[in-house]
Parts: sequence; C-alpha cells; structure tokens
Amino acid sequence: MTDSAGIGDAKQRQRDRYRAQDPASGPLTTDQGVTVDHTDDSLAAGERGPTLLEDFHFREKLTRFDHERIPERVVHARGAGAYGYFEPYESCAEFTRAGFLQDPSVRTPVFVRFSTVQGPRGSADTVRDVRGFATKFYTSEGNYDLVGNNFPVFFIQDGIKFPDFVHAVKPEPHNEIPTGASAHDSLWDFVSLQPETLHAIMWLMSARAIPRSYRMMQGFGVHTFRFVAADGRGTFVKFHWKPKLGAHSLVWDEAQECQGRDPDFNRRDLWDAIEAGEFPEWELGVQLVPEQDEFAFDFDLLDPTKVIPEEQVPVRPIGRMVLDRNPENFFAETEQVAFHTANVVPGIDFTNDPLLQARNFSYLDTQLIRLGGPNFAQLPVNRPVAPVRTNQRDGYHQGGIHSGTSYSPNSLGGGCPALAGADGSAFSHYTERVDGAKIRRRSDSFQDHYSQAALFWHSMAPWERQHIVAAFRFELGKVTALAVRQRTVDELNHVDHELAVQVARGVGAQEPPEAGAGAYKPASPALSLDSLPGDGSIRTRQIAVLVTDGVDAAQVTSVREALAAQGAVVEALAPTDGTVLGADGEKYTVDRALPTVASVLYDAVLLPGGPTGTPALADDPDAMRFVRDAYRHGKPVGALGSGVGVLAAMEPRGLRIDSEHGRTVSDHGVVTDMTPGAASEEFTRAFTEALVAHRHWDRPPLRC
Ligand code: HDE
Repeated sequence: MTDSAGIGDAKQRQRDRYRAQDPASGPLTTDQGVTVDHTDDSLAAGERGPTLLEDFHFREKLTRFDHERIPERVVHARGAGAYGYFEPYESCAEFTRAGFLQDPSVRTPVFVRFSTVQGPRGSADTVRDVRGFATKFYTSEGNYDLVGNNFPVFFIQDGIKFPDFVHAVKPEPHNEIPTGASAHDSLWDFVSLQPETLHAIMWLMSARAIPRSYRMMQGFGVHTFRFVAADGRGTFVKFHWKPKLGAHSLVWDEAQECQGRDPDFNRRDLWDAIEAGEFPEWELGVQLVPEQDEFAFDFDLLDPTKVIPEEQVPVRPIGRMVLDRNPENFFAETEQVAFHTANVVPGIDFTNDPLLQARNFSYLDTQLIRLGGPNFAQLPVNRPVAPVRTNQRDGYHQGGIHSGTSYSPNSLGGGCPALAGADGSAFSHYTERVDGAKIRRRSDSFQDHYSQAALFWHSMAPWERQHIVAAFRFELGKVTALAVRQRTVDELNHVDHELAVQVARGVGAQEPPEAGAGAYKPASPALSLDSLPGDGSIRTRQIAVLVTDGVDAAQVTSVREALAAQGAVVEALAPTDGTVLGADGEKYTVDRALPTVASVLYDAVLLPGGPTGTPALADDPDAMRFVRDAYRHGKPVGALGSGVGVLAAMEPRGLRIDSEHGRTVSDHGVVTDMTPGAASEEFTRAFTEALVAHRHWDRPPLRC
C-alpha cells in the first residue's frame, strides 16, 4: 500500500512547500519584509494631528484589508472542504485507462468541496437546496475533477437555460429576498412553465435536500460520461458516491431551527468529525453501459434529467474515498479551489449531453473572473501533483519564472517541451463520429418530463412522501402569485394525481379533477433513503444526556461508556455549566449548558434517573422543549429510572413505555427502563438499535 509516505501524500508535501512563513519564526514585517515594531497607532503630525501619507505601514495595512474579498461563486457560494485520498478496489483497465483507477495499492490525493447552491457565502447550511459534491483528484496524469451534486438529476437539459434557471431561483432582484431558499415566486414561476425541471424538483422537495450531514449524503456525477479503455473502446458511465454512514436527512422544522441555532451545522459537523479522527468515507460506484446499448433505454442517456434505475443497471463499486485532513486556511484552499468539468485525464471523456457541454465552457470562464486571471492553477490547492510544462505565459499573478522559448515548434529551445510520444500516455479525445445539420432544437428523445418524476414519487417510502407533500405546501404556500401555485399543481398532476390533490389542498389551489397525462413507472427502491441505512454503526451520532443535581451518575456513566465505546459522541447537558451533584454526592462534569444548545443539534436524547434528580428537569423549560423537539423530530429518546417519569409527564398517547422495574421497553425509537442504577445491557442494545435506525416516523403525538 502506498501510504502517507507515498503518492497519497504528494499533495501534502506540495502544500508544505507553499506554506506562508511561520509567524513564530520572527517579528512582524511589512509585505516587503521590513520589520515592524508598532502596529497600533498611525504616524501622525503631533499626538492629536492628522495621519501622514508617508506611513507606508498604515497604507499597506489598510490597502491590503480593502482588497481582501474576491467575488463569491455565482452559484455554490457557501461550502466546506477537506483533503483526503481515493483508492480503487481493483484495476478498472477493462473499461478505462485512467491511471488512478488501475492499481489498488496507489492512493490518489483528493480535495472535496461540499456546498449549497442558492445562498451566498454567509448563508445557513441547513436550507432546502441541492448540495454540491465536487472532488478534485490529484492524479499522476493530471487533475481530474468530478464536479457532482447530491441529486442524480438536474433541473434543465441544456446549459443555455442555466442563467434563466439560476436567475429564477436566486433571491428576487428588487429586494434580494429570500436568502438560501427556493420558496418564492420566480423559482416556481419558472418551474411551472418548464416541465423539464419537475424530476429534479421532486428531489428538491424530498428529504434529500436537507441532509443531516455532508458525511451522510450521496453524490452523483449526474451526466453520462465516457470511460475509454487502452484500446480506444468507450463505455458510458454514471458516477455514484455512497456514504459509509448511510444517507440521512433532517426534518424541515428541525432544518429551519438549525439555521438559527447553528448556521454552520453541516460545516462544523464535517470539521469536527475529521478533527476527531472519524474520517468520512464514500464508496465510488459506476453504472456501466456498453456503447452498443446507447439506445436500449426508454429515455436518452444524454439527458441529465434522467437516472438509470439501479435495478436496471447495478452500481458497481470500484473504490473508496476517505477525507482525513481539514484545510489549514479556508480562503486559500476552500474558497480558491477551482473545479472544472473539463479537467479530465486520459481514460475519462465527455458525452454530448448538452448540459455537460455547456459546463465545459462555464467553469474555466468563471474562474477567470472569480480568481482574477488565468494563473489560478498555480494556487496551491489547484496545483496538480503531475508535472506541468506549458507554453502558457504571463498574465495576472504569474507565480512561475519561466525560462526558454514559449512556442511550438521551436528549435531554439531544443524543441522543448516535446510533444508526448506515441506511447499512448497523452490524452486523446474519444473518436466519435459526429455529423448533422446545424439546428437549434431539443431532441424528441428529451421530451418526456414526467415519467421519471413519477418514478421518483412511486419509489418513496410513506414518510418520504409525507415530507414531499409538506415541502410543496410550504414552498407554494410562500408564492404570492396564485396563478403560479395553480400552474404548478396542474404540472404535478402529470406526475401523480394524489400528489397534486394533496398539494392543492394545502395551498388553496383547485384540485385537478382527474389524473394528468404522466406515465406511471414501476418503483426503483434504490431511490428511497431507506435503501441507504449505512454500516449499522452509531459512530459519530451526537447524543445528549440531560442531567441535573441528584442525577444517578453511575447510570449516566454506564450508558455513556457503552455508547462512546461504539463511537457515539455523548454530551452531558445541564441547566447551567460546570458540575452537577450526583445522587452519590460526587460532582459530575457538565459538557454544555442547556441554554447554549438545542435538541436540533443532536441525534438523540437520554433522560437518566436519580432519587431526586432528573424529575427536576420537568420544571426546566429548556429541558422540556429539548425532549419534546427530539420526540417530534423522530429522534431516539431514551429514559432510565425516574427519567421515565419526565417522559411520561408529556403523555405520549398510545406509546408503550416502561412502568415497572426490570425490563426494557422499546417502541417507535423510545426506549425506557425504570430500573435504577447502571443501565442494563438490554437497554443499551435497544437504544443502540434505535440510534442505528436514525429516525422513527409515525410516532403518536405528545399530549403536552
Ligand atoms: Fe455548476 N457551476 N453549472 N453544476 N457547479 C459552478 O463554477 C454551471 C451543474 C456544481 O465547490 C460555477 O466555480 C453551468 C450541474 C458544483 O467550487 C459555474 C451549469 C452540476 C459547483 C457553474 C451547471 C453542477 C458548481 C460557479 C449548466 C452537478 C461548485 C462557481 C450547464 C453535476 C464547485 C464555479 C465548487 C459551480 C456553472 C450545472 C455542480 C458558474 C453553466 C449539472 C458542485 O461555473
């Protein structure tokens, strides 16, 4: 295995070379290296006099500050990134000559940036939106960028519509409202008039659009790409990232509260997990379609609004990616990273998907303005680890000192850099025969906009359907133009009549009298989040234990140790910070004060008992809200000893909870055990099972 000493760390070694001067290595200086002994007062003519122009330190300091900002990305402005590595499971030589997919002993360094799309850099993480999932592979043959999303389909089919779509979804131009949200007139106006958006809109209204964590979300290349083998043979390929921890989502009420409680919720989660050594991991899978099967589907492979159902073409796992290092400087790395769909390596090529073709223009173009010139590939995060020898020269921010000639062919420079030889190492475009008349017209094979939206709907679990209906009601309920609400409902009627009726009822639109023209398709179970439960572990799940004076500390310790041993993160929360006094008279350390956190920041809550202990929490409004919210959001709730009484006081109607000592009762993810003292193995097992399941829907409501 080529490990940290090998190519896997080639990027790290390269980064080390570009690290700025260690601030501890000497005194403060100007940009010119002149040492500075005073940076708090400007040079002035007299103690109360005007500042002098000759104060070059003052002028440099202010000027540099004034120029700190660069334009944010026009879309995907808010993001978080991390470094890591990719390793293939076995050689993929049968399909592609891409060097990084040949040898399981070779680790390729990567940088991944996750993002939301609509909101600006300072917007909240848990908004309803698509998430970007962009990966830069620093391969020995040059950089390969897989610039994907967490949905497998896009809103439009042709890149020429991208500015229209983005203008519609972005905040409205007159008042720049709403931030980080799609619930406004112009987006739904566009959607209702452009049926090709419907399939991606179904994803946007689903739980996929509010992921629990970047570490718990799938990624997709979206387009059909092309693998090219050494003999020139092409194979169509769709890329899939599957998270080891499974795919999990928030619920809408929770996501909205999170926006205030912790706008950095997803970003912090990624950072903290990596710092804790809990390295997020995804499996890379491919769906492969031989060239001769190009027309074997009832949709066009080039249409980016379509999935290839996994039941039709299974996803073949080919490798894994692990993110194991946080960036050292957000601006230098996460903000300046420049992805480009046209960054491909030999063995990976494009198809004629019109969305992909447009992207191949747009990304380079956008970097030129965003990063201020053509030399952005020299920035440390963008630098390939493969050698770079070009005849490109000059331009803003040129960081290299080139010598010799810069044209080809040349004799004065010894003909260097020479062209790659005939050894087949150079990139060569896939030889595809193309002919046709110049036309501006969408292919007939791109015209079915309803079947796969219906496929998605019919593949959802009941709880996912409820979320989708609620999301449509929320979004359309915010639309002021009633005609737009109605037109959207009428479009949904082509996807599914029942869906359209339910949405219409929520937003005061007319219920369509009969089903629309949409074609019903059999379900694809792989589209449901229920198909991605994860590895069955509870690693990194955040569990809140609510404690107060009189708590049964031995009980807390026993359950805490049992859960922590399985990789969960357990925190003791109390009405105030510091310590609480356990029932045994010992002090028990509190991790956080309840008023500083909220249930939405945790995956589960546990109420331990104590002779005079936890029931006191029943008088604490923060604690009660905490438990109520966790319950309402379907999170595992555990209660031990007298803690069961706190839960019972909320009167969960019809829910089975323990009412006698000596046994554990588990119902809808609520696990109770009245037994005092250390938690039993049975309780820990049942609570762990509830955690593995992540969320528990259809709970009976609480009476109070
Ligand atoms: Fe992008 N997209 N996009 N996009 N996109 C950008 O590039 C664009 C599309 C995606 O973390 C921009 O550097 C066009 C699909 C991600 O830095 C820009 C079209 C998919 C990121 C751009 C699309 C994506 C971007 C903005 C339609 C999923 C963030 C800043 C033809 C497969 C990358 C930038 C990062 C960013 C253009 C459609 C994913 C303007 C024209 C489909 C993950 O170049």
